Amino acid sequence: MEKSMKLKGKVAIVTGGSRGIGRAISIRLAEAGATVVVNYSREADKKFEAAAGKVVKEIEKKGGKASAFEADISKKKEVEKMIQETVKKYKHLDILVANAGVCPFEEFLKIDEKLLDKVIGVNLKGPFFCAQETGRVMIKQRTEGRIIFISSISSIFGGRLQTHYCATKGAVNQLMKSIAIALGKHKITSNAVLPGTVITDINRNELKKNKKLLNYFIKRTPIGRLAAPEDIAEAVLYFALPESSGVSGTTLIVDGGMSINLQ
Ligand code: RM4
Repeated sequence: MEKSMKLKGKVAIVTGGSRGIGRAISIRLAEAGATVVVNYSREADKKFEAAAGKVVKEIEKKGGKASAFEADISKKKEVEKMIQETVKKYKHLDILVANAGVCPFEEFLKIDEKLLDKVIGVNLKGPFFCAQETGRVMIKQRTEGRIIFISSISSIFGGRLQTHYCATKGAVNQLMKSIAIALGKHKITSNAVLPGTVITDINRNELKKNKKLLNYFIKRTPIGRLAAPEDIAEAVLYFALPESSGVSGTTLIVDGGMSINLQ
């Protein structure tokens, strides 16, 4: 752990912390000294569990502290259990990164109620439950807490196959702002990072199928490459720092300039 230890003594939960952007965030916060609870959801093939275990090992190898915790964040009871057990084990909770999300690409007219409920459950109810229970703990313990949402450029821009996803991400921005107002007096900040197109398991197949779209995304990104999970993790670290106490209710787009490159 040779990087600066500005989060030493802090405890963080990263939802969906086992893969993609969440994995990079878990590792970066641990490098900065935080103890990280790597949340993952159970899947029939156990893929997530194995991935969470790997992240924990990677952090430990670097001299950091982490543990994996299984919870389906769309279920209030499971969220409460995760947060309560985290506090029981590590005594406090200082940082929540509501990262877990799903984007099952689908035509608007084909999205049924079940799929819509799933996307709303993970992408909106999940962050809501996590932030609510975290807020309760932080207020009780008088923690100058940090709540950080991983939203998306899809909270601003639409997507033909992402009508469900974009709607939840727009809602997450408003959730973030309202929580900043609701919890500000307790010295808890609430902010959101908005990643652009970052290649992870959430979109890999879709972009493989549509190479033209992928090349278009890269071509319109001024820095000449797509943003990477590590770029998102760096922005999350900024919001998580004790020094960022004056920043609340705001969004930070991390997309290499992709979304502003119109002319
Ligand atoms: C992003 C953006 C990307 C998409 C992911 C799932 O915010 O829309 O293009 O791949 O969401």
